[in-house]
Amino acid sequence: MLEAVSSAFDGVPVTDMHTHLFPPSFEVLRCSGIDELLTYHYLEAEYFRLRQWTPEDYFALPKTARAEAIWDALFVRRAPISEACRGVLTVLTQLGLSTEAHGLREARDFFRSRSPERHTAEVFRLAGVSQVVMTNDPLDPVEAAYWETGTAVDPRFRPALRLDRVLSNLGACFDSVRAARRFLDGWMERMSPLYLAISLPDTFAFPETSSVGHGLRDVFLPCCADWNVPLALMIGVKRGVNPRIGVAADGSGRASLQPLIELCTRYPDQRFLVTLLSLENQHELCVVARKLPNLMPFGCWWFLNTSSLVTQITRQRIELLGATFVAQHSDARVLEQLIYKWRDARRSVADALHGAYQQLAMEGRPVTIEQIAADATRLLTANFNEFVCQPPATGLHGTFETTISCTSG
Ligand code: HDL
Ligand code: ZN
Repeated sequence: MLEAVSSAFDGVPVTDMHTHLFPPSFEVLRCSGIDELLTYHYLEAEYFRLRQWTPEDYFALPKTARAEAIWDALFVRRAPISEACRGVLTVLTQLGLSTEAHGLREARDFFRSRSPERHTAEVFRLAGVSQVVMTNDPLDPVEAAYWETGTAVDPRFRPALRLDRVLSNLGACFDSVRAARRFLDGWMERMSPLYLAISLPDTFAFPETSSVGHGLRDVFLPCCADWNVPLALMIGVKRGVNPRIGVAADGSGRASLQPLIELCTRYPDQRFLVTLLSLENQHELCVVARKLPNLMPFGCWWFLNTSSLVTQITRQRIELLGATFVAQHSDARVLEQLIYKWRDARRSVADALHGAYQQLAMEGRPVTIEQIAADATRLLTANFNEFVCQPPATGLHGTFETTISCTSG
């Protein structure tokens, strides 16, 4: 039966609902190729543990030298056994490149030879991904310039308005709630995001008399209601634990689930996409999700995105929630990471679902092929698409057509 479950998962075109990817038209923001894959901050964190270079000396190197240093240390001088290391080898293999411990010339020549458009299509095909959701920061001047000059946005790359920087600069950037709303409404109009998103620390509290509490209450939640979009809350990150190591600096902490209960009960018509960074929070998230139908758990985020933990967490979710959550997102920053992250995710989620089906069979109710396909579709794409795509609402801005086609779950 595992084969039937695995092939059902292989057949589902994934909606990857949280990535840091950009389409080829956003040139300088697009990340692809072997040097980007090797200098991924997950690998940098593992590299710094070897203490060969100080982070300062490492970051002073050109990117190609940093990539070579990581390749030599983590892939040549030792077995590349970590999840992020093995992922690079999966990408190379799937693209028909050697994984031998020699230099990077073959890979560099290969990526240089690929047209961004054709390569993007090939990577999506190999990963089995139909569309990805981006992380769009309106306060990033480089990214804003692409939007403000009307750069074409590839329909496979869906927008999501990421509000971390807006939230932390509310008082500095806007002299009133009205001004902040005008700013957001302008970006809603320009971008048509599928959802608004904020990452929050493990200490997040709500309601709270703070800029975060006021920002949520006075600006973000009313904006979501007027535009009929979900709010994604990504909770439990300790930003900048060790600033010396750059993007890899962030850590994780256990959060209270009480703010989620407050938000979902005080705003019962608002939909919340929620992911928590701490493994210790996962069971509580399932329990809270059973009480709050407007809360949609999503993904095994960041430090939880390892084969063993995805299977463990998904199994727990199936036992408590059935197939009513979003199983995974890739969080990919480099285009080719889609290939290994979704290969791993399909395997781990299929393993978890297979275990549930085995128990069903023992009760004399073997699952049908159609039911397997329906569950795989729900977990990899339909639950997200349906949660985001609500009937057109008549909000402040009239009837706002949703921007993602609904697929039957
Ligand atoms: O805040 C986020 O969206 C996180 O996913 C961070 O970008 C993090 O650095 C990351 O890439 N995790 O996978
Ligand atoms: Zn992310």
